Amino acid sequence: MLRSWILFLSYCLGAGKAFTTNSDATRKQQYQIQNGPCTYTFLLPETQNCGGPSKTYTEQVQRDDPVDWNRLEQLESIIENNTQWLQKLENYIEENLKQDMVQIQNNAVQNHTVTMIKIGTSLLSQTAEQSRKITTVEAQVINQTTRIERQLLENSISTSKLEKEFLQQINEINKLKEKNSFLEKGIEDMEGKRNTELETLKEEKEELKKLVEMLAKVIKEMEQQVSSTSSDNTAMKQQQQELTNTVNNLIQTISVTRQGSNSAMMQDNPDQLIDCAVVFKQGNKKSGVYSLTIPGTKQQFKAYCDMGTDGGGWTVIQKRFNGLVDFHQTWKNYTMGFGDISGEHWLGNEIISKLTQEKQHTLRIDLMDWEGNTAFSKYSQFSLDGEKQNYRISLNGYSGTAGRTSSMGQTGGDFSAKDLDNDKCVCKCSQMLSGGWWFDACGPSNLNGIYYQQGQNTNRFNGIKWYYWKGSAYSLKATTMMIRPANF
Ligand SMILES: [Ca+2]
Repeated sequence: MLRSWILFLSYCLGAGKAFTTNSDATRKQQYQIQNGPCTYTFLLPETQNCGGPSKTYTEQVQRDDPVDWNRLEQLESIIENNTQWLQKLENYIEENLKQDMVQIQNNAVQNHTVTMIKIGTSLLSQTAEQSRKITTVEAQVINQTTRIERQLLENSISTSKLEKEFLQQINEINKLKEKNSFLEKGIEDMEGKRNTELETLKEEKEELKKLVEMLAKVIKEMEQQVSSTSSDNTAMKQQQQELTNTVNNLIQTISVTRQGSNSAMMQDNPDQLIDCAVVFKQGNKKSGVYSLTIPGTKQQFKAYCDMGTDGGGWTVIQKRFNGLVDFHQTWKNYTMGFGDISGEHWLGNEIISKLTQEKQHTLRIDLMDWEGNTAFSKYSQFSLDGEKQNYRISLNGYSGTAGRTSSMGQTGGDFSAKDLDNDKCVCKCSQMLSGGWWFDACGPSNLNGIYYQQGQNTNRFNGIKWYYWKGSAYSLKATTMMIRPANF
């Protein structure tokens, strides 16, 4: 117990508390303790008869044998009392120490709290700074993300557009492919047809070659026949010439004898009968040969007037129906006319030119085949240029039954005869097809070709041809070409 007391005092001194001791002589001891604003004073009880050293007492005890029991009891009581005081003191100190410890702890806690608050504040400020930085970074990230999303969206839209255009292009390419395949098929079909046509044309060409060869043979034979009969013809020509002379003499004789009675009438109206229309209008409505006068001259000529066909008044410029007249004539003969006016004849390009140059004329062509069928072609406008223009023909206003298309070229063509080639062929159509005509190259018609009799009139390319009625190889039986003023 005493040891702990001493230890307690050492602790108080070590804690630096105010601690004072007053020793009142040798009997009483007083202790003061300063704690904060309070001062505690402790009075310890004095140790009676204990002024000497313990050695003396011990020696006295050992010496005073027997034991002084009263003294011992007193000592024990004193010790017990001191012990109680010490216990009180200890308790008091403990309580105060507890308070101090609590205060110290509180102070420490407060210090810790302040530090922690400082640290927390610092952390908060750091956290706020970090948060701000994070917010900034987040904003940047959001901006970048938005920009990237926008770009992605734009790219997506562009991609969609491109895909759409791509699909359209693919569709168009497919359509083009279909068209191409369709065209290729069409071309293949056309090529097939063309090959077939070429084959057919080759066959026809071969047939034509054969026909030409056959015609050449026939022509040669005919030439031989002509040469063999030329001597007979010479004799006939002489007789004809004699007859012509005789007839001319008779005409002169008659004209001399009738001059007194008729010349007056002819001279009074020398230009009156210029064509059959005038004759018709004068009341002559019977078809036949009439004497006419070339317009602007006193030169007379004879012509056959058709007063029955299509209203009459027609001046016939060509007539064929029996093959008695040869139409393979020279340029000059076609210019002046030849044949029999009352039979087969050609009136003459010069007269036709003068009549049609005088006024607008209509041309009518009547045709008959060997089966008795008839047809006609009519041109509301017809004229011939002069000899310098090779008697170029002008036609317009086609109508009629001899084909829906005109068999005479309405674009105009020069006249050719066997001795004067004005056609558009590298060949000479007049010599190849016979007769004089407005050949083109060589054209779909020739009414002055060779006259073939019935039974020989087919497969004839040089016969009397009117292509758009009977084809190119059919030779007609009868033809009449006649003109009339358009205002008739
Ligand atoms: Ca020619």
